[in-house]
Amino acid sequence: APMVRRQDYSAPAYRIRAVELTFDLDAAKTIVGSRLSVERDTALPVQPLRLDGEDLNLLRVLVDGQSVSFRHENGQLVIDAPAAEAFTLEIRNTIAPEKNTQLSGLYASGSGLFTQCEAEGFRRITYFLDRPDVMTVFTVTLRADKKKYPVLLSNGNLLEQGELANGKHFAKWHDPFPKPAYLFAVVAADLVAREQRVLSRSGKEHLLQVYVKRGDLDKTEHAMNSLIASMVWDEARFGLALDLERFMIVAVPDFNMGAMENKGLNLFNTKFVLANAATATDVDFDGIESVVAHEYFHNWTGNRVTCRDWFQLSLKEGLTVFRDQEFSMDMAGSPSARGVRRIGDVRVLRERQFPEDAGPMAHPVRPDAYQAIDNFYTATVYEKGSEVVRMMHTLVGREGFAAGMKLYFARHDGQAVTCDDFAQAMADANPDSALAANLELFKRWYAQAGTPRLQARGVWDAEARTWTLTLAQHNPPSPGQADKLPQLIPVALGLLKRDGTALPLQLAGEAEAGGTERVLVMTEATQSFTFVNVDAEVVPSLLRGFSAPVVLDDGLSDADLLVLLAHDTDAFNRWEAGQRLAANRIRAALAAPVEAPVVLDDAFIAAMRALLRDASLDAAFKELVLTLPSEIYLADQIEGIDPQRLHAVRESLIDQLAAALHADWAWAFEAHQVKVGYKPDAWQTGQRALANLALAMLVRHAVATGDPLWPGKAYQRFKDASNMTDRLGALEALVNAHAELAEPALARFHAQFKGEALVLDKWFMLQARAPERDGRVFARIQQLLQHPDFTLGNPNRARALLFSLTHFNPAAFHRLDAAGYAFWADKVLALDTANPQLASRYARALDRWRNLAEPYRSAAREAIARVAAKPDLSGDTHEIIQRALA
Ligand code: BAL
Ligand code: ZN
Repeated sequence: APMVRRQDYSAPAYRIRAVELTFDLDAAKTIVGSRLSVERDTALPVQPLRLDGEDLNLLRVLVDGQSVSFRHENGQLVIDAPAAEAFTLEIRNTIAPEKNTQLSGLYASGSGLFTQCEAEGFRRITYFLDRPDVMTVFTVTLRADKKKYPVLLSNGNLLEQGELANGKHFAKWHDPFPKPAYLFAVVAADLVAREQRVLSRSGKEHLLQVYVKRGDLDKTEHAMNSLIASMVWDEARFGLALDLERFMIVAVPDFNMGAMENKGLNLFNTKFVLANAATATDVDFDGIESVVAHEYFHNWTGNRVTCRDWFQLSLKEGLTVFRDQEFSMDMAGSPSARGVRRIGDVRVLRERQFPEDAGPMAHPVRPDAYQAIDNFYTATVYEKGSEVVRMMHTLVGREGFAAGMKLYFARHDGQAVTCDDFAQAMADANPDSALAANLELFKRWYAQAGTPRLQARGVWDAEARTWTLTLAQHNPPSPGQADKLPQLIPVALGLLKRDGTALPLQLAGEAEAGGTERVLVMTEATQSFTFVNVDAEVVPSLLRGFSAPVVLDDGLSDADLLVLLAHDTDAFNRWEAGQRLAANRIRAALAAPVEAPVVLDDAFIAAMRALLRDASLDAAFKELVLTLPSEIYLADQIEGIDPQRLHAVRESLIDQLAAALHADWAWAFEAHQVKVGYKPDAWQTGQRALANLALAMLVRHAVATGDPLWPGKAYQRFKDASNMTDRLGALEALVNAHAELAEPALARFHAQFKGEALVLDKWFMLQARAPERDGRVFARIQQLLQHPDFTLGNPNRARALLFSLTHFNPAAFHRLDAAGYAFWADKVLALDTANPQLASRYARALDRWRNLAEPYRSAAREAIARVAAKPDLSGDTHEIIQRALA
């Protein structure tokens, strides 16, 4: 596929003011009629009208009711010289939804028909100007068999519905807001809805609906509550109200993404809608809350103001992720629960985005070029994009940020704009801020790929009573970006005395000390900041709350880190200190000879025990601290990684934590039982998370020592659990420890939940993500491929088994015999013919092959080369593979 470049953007030569679509819906053959009101931009030289189309069967084209000559070129329908400046274009074509395995465009899933149009799916429905800066008013008439498809939905408001001959019926929808085609949606299915009428602050009434298949209504309450909470929050925090009479969410069993923000008609992967205590875990409830919020927030950040072109994707995604993260923090409530959420978000960033930014797919938050835009729905555009917005928030403050949002909408409502426009609005609304003073510098975050390295060293001058912090930044090269310029880095910090108390902060030149926390704004390659009235050595707590997406090297000793772990008031840095202490021990073990036993020191164990027993801390926070950094994160931080060795070392440390804290784990398990009715709130979630971690440690230790007590208890708990979080936690404890009782438990679980697709996904996932031991997990995965419930056709099921191995279980995947890589190559090829979007995501498991030690590295390269050799690889996968080998 040819490269599309940001620099080549030009405004559309034609606009489509309105479109009337008619669908005669049928899974085998759907007839699409389209009546477009087209206007030529008379300010531009006359150009041919080029309409995008893909896999369409064209029946006819009329201009103002007359036939017109046209041609096909590069997959586009080209009309060379439309005579008038404004004209009506009529197109008729057919499509075959049931053959659409790509799940882009109109496709069949379950017994229904659904659409997915972002980024370029609309062109798989009919010919159109399929680009986000062409915004059109849509009127849609749907006709279908009434029995098969009793529910007919599209965007906006229902104008009319009624019966037709031959058992058919129709519905006519009108969306008053002009929108790009990527926000179009249609649903025709046999569904039921949970409904609720709500008032927004202005007193306007709205109808909210959550549509699911029959039998799933008892799993819709949380999605509905999340939607209502999102509405309330967006009005309260940003003054943004719902602009439609009706807002619909529809659950779709086969879905490539998590969900889609189509105007007024959000389509969701079932995974992010359906939940009740019996079938969903706390993590699932949490995911639903944030995805429902995310899609709802897009109604303003994405739909009312959209992207000029796909290079600006982070304009809506980074901002909307930021908004959903803030929403979830506000929902979590207490400062401690907010800290827990921040840690979770940073974990995702560092495990997914940091490796991306260090590998062949590294790209700026606002990319410069792509072959397949589907490949750029990335952790960089989403998660790093959100961090960029968060840094703006840090620089202008909460009120300033709200003012910036207000100005952004005042300027751009109804427009398709750029990342620059957003940053400009933020700066202009905050003229005295560090953001406004350094706007061009700040915008390098949009332009430069890679994770900056921030070195920080402090020197105490006893005589002068000063402490001087010197910061130096460096951003290593990325593909196509050899040399980088310094970036603006907000460094939130506090200084702790050795006894753990916080020092009042006074910078040289300031009249008096102000507070115990500051944000230093770094704008140069190297920069120093001197604090005065410092009477003793201090331990700096830098980058509090992870105030910038960088890798910090602060040179702190283990003794310093122990001070932070015991005393830091910043939840993120307190957690980070524990993670770094663990990582230091893992690095040391990796550097030692293989035969040398890995022994955890008493200081570390005592610190972990103290934290676990600290009555002032929340269970959720303790669970995070007592979980060692993941193999994925560690592998990204260490050069030339041997995944087997890393796994062995990390497992050995967990064994030691399980043994050394045995009595503490037993206490923690008993002390964190929830004795009230199930609620997926922050407190209960924390209790269950810590109890489940404790149980996993107890079972692990018991299996190692041959003690049957805790495996028995875990099995009992698994059987008797009153909610999925406890049930799955107990099952996971057995499976992860390779306990004998794991087998009967797995069989029982399968029998109990075989009718619940999302629960079966968990069953597959749990087995595929278990810690590898002697190749057993890999062997199990191969068996599961043959399981009657396994299918590559359903993306959730494919992710549950395949992605779990290749993306989430490094030790099962990176094998000395290279069988994991052969597995990967086979499955990339198998997925690629049916669903290129899914295949190209899957293909990214080997992005970081260059960072592997031999023999893994060469074996991985060979597998990638085998995929590359396939002649008819999809454009999506081709781009990933080609970059990996470049
Ligand atoms: N726009 C694609 C799905 C999402 O980010 O909400
Ligand atoms: Zn989004």
